Amino acid sequence: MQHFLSVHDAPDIEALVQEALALKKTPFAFDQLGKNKTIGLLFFNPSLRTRLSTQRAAQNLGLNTMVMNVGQDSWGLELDEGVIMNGTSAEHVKEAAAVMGKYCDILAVRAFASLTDRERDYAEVTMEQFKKYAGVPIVNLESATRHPLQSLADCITIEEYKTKPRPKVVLTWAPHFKSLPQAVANSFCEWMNRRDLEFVVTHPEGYELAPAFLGNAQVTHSQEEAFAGADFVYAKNWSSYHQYGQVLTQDAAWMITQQKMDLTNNGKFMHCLPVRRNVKVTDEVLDGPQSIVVEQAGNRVWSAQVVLKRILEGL
Ligand code: SN0
Repeated sequence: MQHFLSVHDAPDIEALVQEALALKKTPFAFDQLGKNKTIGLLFFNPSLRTRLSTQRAAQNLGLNTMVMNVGQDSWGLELDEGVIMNGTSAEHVKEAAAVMGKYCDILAVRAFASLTDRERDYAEVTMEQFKKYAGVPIVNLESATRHPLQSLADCITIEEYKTKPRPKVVLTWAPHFKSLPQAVANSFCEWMNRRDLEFVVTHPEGYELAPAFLGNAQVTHSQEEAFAGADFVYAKNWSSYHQYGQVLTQDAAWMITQQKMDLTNNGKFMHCLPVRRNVKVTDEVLDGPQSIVVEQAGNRVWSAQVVLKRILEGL
């Protein structure tokens, strides 16, 4: 594996899932693979799980880690080419990425969507500039349109908890008062569409995801219909793609409740976290026996570890 930016860098998901599950059983089996090598983790945005699980995964492989909050710890970075740099950004990504590529064998980057300029967000400017100038493999720690390490962890979690060969998996929009990116939902669709399962997406009108990510997924505006017989309910809020970045509704009727979970096939409740309690999902569901959010977050280590292992093997 060279870079890990999207599902397109993971041609065999099943093999990755199985290898991740094997690593979960023997975390230190490859603890010499990263010896004397260093990964740099760059955060343009906050992080809890991604930051810690990726460091843990790296350490399990014997990698050294360096972590930086870009713009807070470092200079603000200019991403556009050919601009007169008389604004707030003191350094251009051309030098910054190239220099960090001298210090690190792998660079992992988190850079959320602006949610103001759709064309620019969907062009993945930050990831593409790092890929172009760093000269080392790049790992996506959530970009403007995708969160592939989360999606791989989700595949691992579904594999562990499924009770039938072809489970019904539902991605449901859930209310939030803030404008959140489409990245987690987009990525989840693009990974689920490549798995052998029944995949249904449900959201209020106006929250249609970008067709390139939604693919052939079934879509319904009836959350009840979607939940019927579901084996997994994956909740996420996202802002509108078509009325880009806007919060069109905060309709509390879309919150995940126990009553709705009772429509499922004793379905498991999943969320990438962080989750706003009693905004997106009730305490009852989150604290109840159907919730697997903590186990799901735990699997972030194994998704990161299998990806870093594959990249190290290709160095
Ligand atoms: C991010 C998102 O993409 O939706 C990260 C998820 C892994 N989530 C948030 O920004 C939540 C912020 C909030 O205030 O609830």
